[in-house]
Amino acid sequence: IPKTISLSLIIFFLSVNAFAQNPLIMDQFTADPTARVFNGKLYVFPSHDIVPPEGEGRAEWFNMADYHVFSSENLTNWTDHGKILDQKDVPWADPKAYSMWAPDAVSKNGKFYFYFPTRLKDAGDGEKGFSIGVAIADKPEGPYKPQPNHIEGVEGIDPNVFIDKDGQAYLYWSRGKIYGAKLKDNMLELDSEIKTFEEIPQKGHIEGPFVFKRNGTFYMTYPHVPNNTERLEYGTSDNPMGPFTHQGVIMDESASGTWTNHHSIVNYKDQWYLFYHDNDLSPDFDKNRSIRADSLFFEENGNIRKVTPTKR
Ligand code: FUB
Repeated sequence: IPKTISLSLIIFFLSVNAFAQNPLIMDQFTADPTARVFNGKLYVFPSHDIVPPEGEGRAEWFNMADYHVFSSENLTNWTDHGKILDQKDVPWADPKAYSMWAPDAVSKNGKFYFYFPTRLKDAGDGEKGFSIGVAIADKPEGPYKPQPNHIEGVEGIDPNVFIDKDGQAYLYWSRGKIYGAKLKDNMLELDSEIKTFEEIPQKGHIEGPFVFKRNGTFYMTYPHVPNNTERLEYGTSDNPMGPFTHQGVIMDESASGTWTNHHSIVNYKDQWYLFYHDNDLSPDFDKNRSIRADSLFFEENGNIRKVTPTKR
């Protein structure tokens, strides 16, 4: 092999290894990663699975009391910027619910908006007791100030915000199926009727919407339970409010048997990545999860090539 080719091969393999160190965070459980690029840096806003203090939370279920934010410039070295929000600091939330589930964060007009679901004070069991709140910061790392009330009219979990080129923001969320509505310019209130996406296959639980746009096409991506556990699927549309045409599977169900998967898709330094989770650090209990990332590629026709999880 000519010297120049062998050198490029070495550089290629070194860089592939540098981009595939899964799981991404080793010193705590993390789940539901939303990856965003702010100020040229990659930020991840995950949920934070914990083992709750004795006598609190729900045994054998998800337990999350707060959120941390992490950043990286190479997907290998991650900085934990610490806690950005705690359940006890959210005025409308049950401070002992341990239900700070999958979040999202976006930037608009120089501010950073952190969207999170949690259980309302005095709510019963089930996803019905959840709503979605917003906390606002001047920097991606925070400090984030939670708003006094949750978003009026929203019942459910897994917020995702997509901002189109014209500045219009859309909020998507789930409660067994996917819901969506326009957001007002203040990013805190709905500005349209709530739409359900009946064209998305309705058989089996669907949650965790994540919408993005590429080459003028809107991609609605989501975890779906076709049998026992979640796999990542997607549809496409020429409108952020659909209808979306179902296209296929982004990632199959995990071989580990982990019940949930929850993802986001981001372009960083001209490469697309799928962020998702599995139970690498807790092989015997799938409610203590760990976030991962792998490269994602598109076919010439815009279809997403299925991603095979790597572990290194
Ligand atoms: O992390 C708790 C819940 O599990 C999320 O909100 C769902 O998307 C699933 O990942």
